[in-house]
Amino acid sequence: MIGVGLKSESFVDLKESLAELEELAHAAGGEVVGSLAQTLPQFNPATLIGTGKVDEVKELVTESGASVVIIDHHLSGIQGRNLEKEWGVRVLDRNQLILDIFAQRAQTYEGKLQVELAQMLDQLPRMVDAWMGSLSRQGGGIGTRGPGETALEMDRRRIRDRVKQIRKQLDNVRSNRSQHRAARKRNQVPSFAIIGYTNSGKSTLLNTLTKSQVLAKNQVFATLDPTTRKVHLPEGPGAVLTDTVGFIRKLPPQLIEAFKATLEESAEADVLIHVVDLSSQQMQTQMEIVNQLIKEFGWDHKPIISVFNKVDRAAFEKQFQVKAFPRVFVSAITGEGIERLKRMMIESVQQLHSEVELFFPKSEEHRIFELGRETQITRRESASSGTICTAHMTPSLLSRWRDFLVTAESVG
Ligand SMILES: Nc1nc2c(ncn2[C@@H]2O[C@H](COP(=O)(O)OP(=O)(O)OP(=O)(O)O)[C@@H](O)[C@H]2O)c(=O)[nH]1
Ligand SMILES: [Mg+2]
Repeated sequence: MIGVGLKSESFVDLKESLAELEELAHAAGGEVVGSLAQTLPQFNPATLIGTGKVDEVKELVTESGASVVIIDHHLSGIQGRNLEKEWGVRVLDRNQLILDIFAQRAQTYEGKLQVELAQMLDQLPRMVDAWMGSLSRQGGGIGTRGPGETALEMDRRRIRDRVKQIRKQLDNVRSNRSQHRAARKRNQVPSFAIIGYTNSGKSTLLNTLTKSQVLAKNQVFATLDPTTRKVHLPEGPGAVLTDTVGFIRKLPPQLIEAFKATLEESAEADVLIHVVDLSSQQMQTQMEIVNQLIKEFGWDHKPIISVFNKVDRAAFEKQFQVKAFPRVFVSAITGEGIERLKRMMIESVQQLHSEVELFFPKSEEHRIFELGRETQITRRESASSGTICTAHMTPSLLSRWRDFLVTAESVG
């Protein structure tokens, strides 16, 4: 395993990231026989790391009998190929390793399609890059184009066609799922999505809250496909809870793109439950990374309950380092704090609903029927120009019906 970064960047981050890369390698079924780190003033365009390091690694590979070298940084197609030539073993970068884990784990049809899409999207630029590299080594000019470029074009087209095909297949699966979600919305079932860093205990929490038995284990990316279960909240409404894939630093952008549908499951939830591993040495960094992604996905306007999990194995003082609100300390294993979490979930649902007025002009009155299917209309009053309705609404409903909301301006 090779950690690499610029001299200008934090060395602590580099080491943490490298330690995580080792966990990823385990999760992929590998055994780590050696790891080293290098910081550089700038990256080497041909091999990413410095030439001295390349030799050093070559020795290490021979000594240890390693069969793969994994670099904790993005590699271009040329860099990957040059390093493989130097070391005589397979060379992967962090993205490829994560994609490999996902490929091993994907269970459902949709999951498998998403992973394949991510791999294709990752492969395309690498291929082009490696081809260009080999062309330029031939010296360029007359005679170097032709067959090489045609073969590249063919490969690219094959991949692009497959990408198009996968996207279409995914669209079909997705429209199915969004129908399920629409049905839940109509029935006004509030939904919670469990999100958080990988291995923080999301699936264990789902199991505890819903008395289920989904796979939970001490491994990064144990969960890939989203699971939704009913959750019983005492004296509260019936609700559903979704467990989904975990986050990690430097999440490959192709994965985000490919897992859009899975992420949508969380995007449509009324409330997010952010699970944090209180016992982790990297708690702060992990929280920041998840918060960053929450912003990137545009979920930061949603109510979020921060759940600090694994209190049973965290030092008590650790609780004072926590700044997030609202928050609760729990152990998904011992059950400590779970009742408090359930109460917070009930409160968050109660706060979701607000009673609002909507005005439908005569030409749009037919839509009142649609509204009635999505939520309860508590009052209805006809006027000469249209109809005024009062209804209970969640924030997601509000944003969908905002055109009809009676706001201060429209009244004035
Ligand atoms: N001690 C302790 N261990 C826990 C607790 N909750 C979860 N774990 C352990 O943490 C590990 C990860 O749990 P998971 O529930 O699989 O974590 P996850 O967030 O779903 O992980 P991914 O799906 O891989 O992203 C497992 O070994 C759990 O047994 C807890 O409250 N206390
Ligand atoms: Mg899980």
